[in-house]
Amino acid sequence: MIDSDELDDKFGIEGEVGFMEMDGELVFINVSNKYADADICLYGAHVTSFRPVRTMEMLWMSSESNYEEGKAIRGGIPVCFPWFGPHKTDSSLPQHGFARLMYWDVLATKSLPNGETQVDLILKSSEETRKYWPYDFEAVMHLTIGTTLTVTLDVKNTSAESFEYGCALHSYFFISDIAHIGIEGLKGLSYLNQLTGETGKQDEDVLQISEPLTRHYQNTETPVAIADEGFRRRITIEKAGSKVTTVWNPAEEACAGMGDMPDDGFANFVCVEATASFDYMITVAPGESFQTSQVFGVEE
Ligand code: TA6
Repeated sequence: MIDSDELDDKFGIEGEVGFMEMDGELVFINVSNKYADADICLYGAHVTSFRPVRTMEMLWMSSESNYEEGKAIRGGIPVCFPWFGPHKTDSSLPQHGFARLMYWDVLATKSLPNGETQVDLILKSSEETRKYWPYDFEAVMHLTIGTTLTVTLDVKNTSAESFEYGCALHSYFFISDIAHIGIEGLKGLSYLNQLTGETGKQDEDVLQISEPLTRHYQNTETPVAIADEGFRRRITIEKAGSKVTTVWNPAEEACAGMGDMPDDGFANFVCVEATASFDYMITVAPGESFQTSQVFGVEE
């Protein structure tokens, strides 16, 4: 059992970084600085809230999310590693990998000279991870909380051989209504439509979503923005170290079938994810590291 008081003694920063147990189960880090507030759960290194000052919440969290060991948290920024989606050859292994189903350790917390806060969490290979994946690794989530939120998954290969992995920063954004947003930055990109298995190319300037949608836009690192008329804001999303941008919304029917989402939950979120998947997996040589990151900002 992780003790939040011990963590506070070791990593707490007066008035800026604190630790809290929820229902005596999962431990959260609360960050508060002059730019923003954020909550991060140690289970999965999962950011569940990011709220720049004087603005609304940027991330969507399901009001019916599980917060218990063995179950993924629904909403926020799940970290999928070392594969994205179902496992390629063994469907008994957890969807989206095991990293979101494990406790990460706190590596460091820092108050940066510019007033931002940095939190680093680490997951190292262990007997437990080797049950799912045979390699040795150190995965560090670097989180920088300022006017923007920067999330970086930094994977080091500590094995004697090269490995290949997939991953996703599976971000859920809080929106006024799925019918009132448009996603910019995807024009001209080819995508795999997961629901039909077909490929397509987006001709429209702006993606509008009116039905279930799971698209994996291929070979792209370009920035994307969610223009939200209802909330009168644009969420900007930049990324690096990921060649696939996944956009997901389950729409009404599939949403109603998900046990950890309210029936109308689909209306208030859209996932725009930085992923390494399909033909764009990541290969890392022994001793080397690779970083996948997203930077989120808001324009009002
Ligand atoms: O990223 C899109 C996706 O892979 C969808 O297919 C959808 O099922 C979603 O992720 C959620 O996955 P989860 O395992 O969290 O229910």
